[in-house]
Amino acid sequence: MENVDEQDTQQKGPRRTEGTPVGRRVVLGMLGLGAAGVAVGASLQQGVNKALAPVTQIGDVLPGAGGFRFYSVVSSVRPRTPAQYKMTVGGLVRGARTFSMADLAALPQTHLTRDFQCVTGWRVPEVMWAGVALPDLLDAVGVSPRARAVRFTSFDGVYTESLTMDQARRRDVLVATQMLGAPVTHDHGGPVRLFVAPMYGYKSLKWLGGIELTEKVVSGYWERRGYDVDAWVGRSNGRDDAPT
Ligand SMILES: Nc1nc2c(c(=O)[nH]1)N[C@H]1C(S)=C(S)[C@@H](COP(=O)(O)O)O[C@H]1N2
Ligand SMILES: [Mo]
Repeated sequence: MENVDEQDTQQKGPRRTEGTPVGRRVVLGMLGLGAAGVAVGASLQQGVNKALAPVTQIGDVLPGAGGFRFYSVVSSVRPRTPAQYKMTVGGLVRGARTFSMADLAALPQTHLTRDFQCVTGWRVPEVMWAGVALPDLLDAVGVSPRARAVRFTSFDGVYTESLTMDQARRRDVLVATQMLGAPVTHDHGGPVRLFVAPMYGYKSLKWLGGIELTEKVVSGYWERRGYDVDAWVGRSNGRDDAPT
């Protein structure tokens, strides 16, 4: 396991100057990288020692299905089988509930094909996703009128994310059980992960363990480290792309 300082490749905008972290410390666990990961890790560590390795270099050397990088802020995550899997939905709901894979499969299924874009620059075009649209899951539990935001926790024990209620009501936000035409693999955050299509990849929490409805947005892991809470692709984190 190596610690890698990632640096954003596009350093425009005010967020990249003073006061906010420029690099982000990512622990690239040995997530299915095997021997290649060890070798790559060693060369990355050299780059980190020199200065900060541009993420494009990392992208060139790290293998990943169809251009994905496998990210985890912890060194390893104990896998959960679909049979073991349970997700809790609680907080400001009519009745807290747990969902097994079978419970999720019994809800309406939504299919979506969208690009996956990490804020550090890499992008995977036209990824196929499937699962339960978050609004359908929220309807299944019944949201209290006091709830204004949604907080997501990972069973990696560390990573968290959040959405406002308006964002969580979008139909392009999925509690995903399938990705790339197959069940979500462990390395990609399976059996169940989040996919927030209109936002940068850090919103798409892996190894989804719990959903809590809250009165206010509680900043997630990267947001406490300087990234935008509203992570719209192309118009957050210092980007303001011209409309196409
Ligand atoms: N639990 C958890 N979820 C996470 C992360 C993480 O480190 N831990 N990284 C995020 C970031 S920054 C990105 S770009 C995507 C990467 O998804 P992938 O590992 O499936 O490529 O996962 C997001 N979800
Ligand atoms: Mo990311």
